[in-house]
Amino acid sequence: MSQDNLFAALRAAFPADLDRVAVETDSGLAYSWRDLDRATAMMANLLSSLGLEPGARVAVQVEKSVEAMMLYLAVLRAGYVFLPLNTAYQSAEIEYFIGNAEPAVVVCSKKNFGWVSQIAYKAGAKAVFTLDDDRTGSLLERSVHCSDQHQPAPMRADDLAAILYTSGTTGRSKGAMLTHGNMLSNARTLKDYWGWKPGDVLIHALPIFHVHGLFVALHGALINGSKMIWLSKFDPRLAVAKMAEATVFMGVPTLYVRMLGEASLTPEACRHMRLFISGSAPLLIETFRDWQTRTGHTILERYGMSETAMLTSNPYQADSRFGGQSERRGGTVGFPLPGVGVRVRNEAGKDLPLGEIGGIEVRGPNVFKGYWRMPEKTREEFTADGWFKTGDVGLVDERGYVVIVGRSKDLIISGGYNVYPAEIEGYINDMPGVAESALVGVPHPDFGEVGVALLTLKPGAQLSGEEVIAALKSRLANFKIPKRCFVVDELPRNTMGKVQKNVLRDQHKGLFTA
Ligand code: MLC
Ligand code: AMP
Repeated sequence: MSQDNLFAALRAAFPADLDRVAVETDSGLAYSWRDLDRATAMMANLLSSLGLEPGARVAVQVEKSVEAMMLYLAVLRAGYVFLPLNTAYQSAEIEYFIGNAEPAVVVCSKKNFGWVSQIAYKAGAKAVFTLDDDRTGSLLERSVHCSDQHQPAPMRADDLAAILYTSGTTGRSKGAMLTHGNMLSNARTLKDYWGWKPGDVLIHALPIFHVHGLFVALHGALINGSKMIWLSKFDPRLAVAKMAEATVFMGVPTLYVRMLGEASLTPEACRHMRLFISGSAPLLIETFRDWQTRTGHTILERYGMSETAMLTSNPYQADSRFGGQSERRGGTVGFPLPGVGVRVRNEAGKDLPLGEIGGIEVRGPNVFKGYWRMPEKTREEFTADGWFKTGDVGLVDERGYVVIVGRSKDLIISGGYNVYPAEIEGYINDMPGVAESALVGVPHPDFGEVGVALLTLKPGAQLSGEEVIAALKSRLANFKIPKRCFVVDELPRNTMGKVQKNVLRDQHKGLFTA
């Protein structure tokens, strides 16, 4: 049964020569495949020694490091459930996630140990460890005493592997429950669809607390036994320099925009590269074209979600299902991946013909099991016949390419991170003197889209936009902070009394772009 353990499947793809380099870091360290195997065994043994219940959650908020990646693999190996948390999250956000998920183990940075451990023990955690990105912390101190042999826990395909919190358009964040089977099927499909080859080397430049960096990039390299060049933080100049030794790069559009700003980005710099992949947010057609002109490479854009991992992709090579097409088309997210169903429906639940715009619904072995302890929400997001409603709006064109034209969910995607206006508006509305507020997304040259807040005050109240931003900074992750905030006399409303966000978006669309 352990072949359904995602770690076991990744481990089976390690090269026969375990002394080869598996990960090379930007600080000059090299880790072999044997290091990955031994360290994950030791951490898995540490976790197993704690006597945790099956299905116990391990919540982790630490800086990106190879050891943090090993911890993720160790949790899979030991059969527990990984819960990654963005390092930008502040105490109120962490308190919610930990309170909701009730992890048995929490791992945090040393500097946050005081407040995180308080929250964790209050929520019933058995142990709180620390891990810093300089290879220190109690997790490693304790793990070194554990055996470096560990048999991966036997798992079934539908056992939980990870919970990823995604905010909602109303209310609090929901934990998307992903299984070993969800992620294994997706990793295997992508290995074939993107033509991973022996000798491929991935530049890993993304954070490892969301789907893109943690699953798509990491699983992609591991299931192909491919070396990773590990950037602890994205640095466009270094990323371009490393292309001389790599073949695959994955990034959100902001990473491509920033690399285009580097004079060193030339066809020669990309000569060794095989594939550039973009996702998590819409890639502007200008970026797609500029990249082609500057490098001679055509970015392959794909589409996915926390709840589903990857859903569609532009082709790497000819796709026999779609007339043998191999063209990567800018402005599209390509074809449904093999095994993934995609349909477009109108609000009445009727399938729409090619070319017509509607809600995108999906199904497949990659689609999650539901929201953690929210059966009602889970039911709401699935149709009666079992398709997941993505909340994205789009069409399938006459050649079979999926095009995303918008979202029915009120969501801003900024630099690849999701910002749910309802959450930010809730915080602003709670401030003394505020009558009401609205957060809208406007175009931004670097982040694609950023949040701008508009608010009205109660009679006699005194509050400036700058004060609102300063107050939010102490409570919310930095990427959620509106880039600008304006106090206005009133918010535009339609005849139903609903705030017209489209009007506000239109009024402010030129704030950051010409
Ligand atoms: C940082 N800042 C952002 C931001 N990132 N503002 C808006 N949106 C963002 N994404 C702000 C900070 O608040 C700070 O502001 C200033 O920029 C500098 O912060 P930083 O941390 O030094 O920024 P930087 O390192 O430059 O980060 C930018 C970035 C990062 C693009 C490298 O945001 C990033 O790694 N994005 C990738 C996100 C990702 O992996 N998404 C995948 C989700 S999975 P101030 O005012 O405090 O100075 C998914 C599913 C799928 O969506 O399909 O893949
Ligand atoms: P998350 O909840 O962080 O997983 O974000 C998922 C959302 O990101 C999707 O529902 C889409 O709205 C968006 N997304 C991901 N990839 C793309 C893409 N290539 N183009 C447009 N939107 C995307």
